[in-house]
Amino acid sequence: MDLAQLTRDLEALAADAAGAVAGAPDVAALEAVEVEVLGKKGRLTGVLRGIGALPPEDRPKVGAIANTVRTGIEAAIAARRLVLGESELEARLAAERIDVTTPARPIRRGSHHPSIEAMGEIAEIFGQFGFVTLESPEIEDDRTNFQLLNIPQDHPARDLWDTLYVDLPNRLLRTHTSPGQIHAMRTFEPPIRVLLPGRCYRYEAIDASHASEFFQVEGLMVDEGTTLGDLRGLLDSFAHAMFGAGKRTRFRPGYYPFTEPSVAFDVECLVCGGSGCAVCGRSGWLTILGAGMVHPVVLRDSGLDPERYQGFAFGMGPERIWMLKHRINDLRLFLENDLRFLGQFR
Ligand code: 2NM
Repeated sequence: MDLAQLTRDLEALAADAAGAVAGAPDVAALEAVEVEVLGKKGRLTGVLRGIGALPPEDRPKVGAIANTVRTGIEAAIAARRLVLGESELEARLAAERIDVTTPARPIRRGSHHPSIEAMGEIAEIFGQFGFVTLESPEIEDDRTNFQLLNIPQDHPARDLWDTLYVDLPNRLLRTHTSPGQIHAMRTFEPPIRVLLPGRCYRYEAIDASHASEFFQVEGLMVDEGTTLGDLRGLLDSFAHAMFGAGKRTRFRPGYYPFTEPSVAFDVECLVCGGSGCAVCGRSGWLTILGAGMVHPVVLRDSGLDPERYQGFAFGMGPERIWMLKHRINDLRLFLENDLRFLGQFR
């Protein structure tokens, strides 16, 4: 081993390293080259092991050349690392690019329950006649749900409402929203025009037209000189707005303990137009609600002078209204939460 040989070895190493650095395709390959050439067990170390065999005066010369070679390779690696690092960053940024303007997946929109939709439409129609919508509690006492409505404790009419009781003294689930009208009469001075939609509860055998939990919409108007004719006119306007202008209507005698007289309000059959079919039971008429003039005893018990004030009230099942309007044949559809049904009404 002599100086000339070692110098050639270093020059060859420098040339090889320059090629390997320039040819490294990525940062990982470049780091492999770095270890292979400059590492503790790398080629440069290997060449320098030959220094010990040289005469002492030649050793600094080889040392100087080796330092120059090392510095040159280090600089080449650093420069190459910069280039590779930049293009790798660019590649990663391109690969991970997120287009924040891409439209999101469509959101599935919900819809109001058809009972709610029906009540909303009923409230909107009566709202046009000045009726204000109120809510009142679902848990009532016997007095407000029955006695103040002229239904005393032992009245046979109690059989009409099979009541569900709450595990509290003298508390029950209201069987109709009428106690709401009692609250209205005891709270406000006439003129009163209120609409009370809400949930009611009865102990019922469930079938195609009965549920133990259902909605009612009741209305009440109290003023001086209110007549049955006013009631008829209002209900006609309601029927025409809900079922179509020009539909024929009629009053039939009915019975409720809290109204006198009491009536059933019919509209001509929406399916056959009055000629008689299976839907209207061959009668040509469909009963859409019950109503009547508020019984003087009910007015008096709510603190209103029946000599001065008269009132009418009406009550309907929003599901029945919706069933007639949209030809729905089973009340249970309103309780089953089948989305294919629920989604059909907005
Ligand atoms: C109906 C039918 C007829 C009614 C009467 C009253 C009150 F409180 F004013 F006396 N509330 N609701 C009434 C009258 C309800 O539902 C079919």
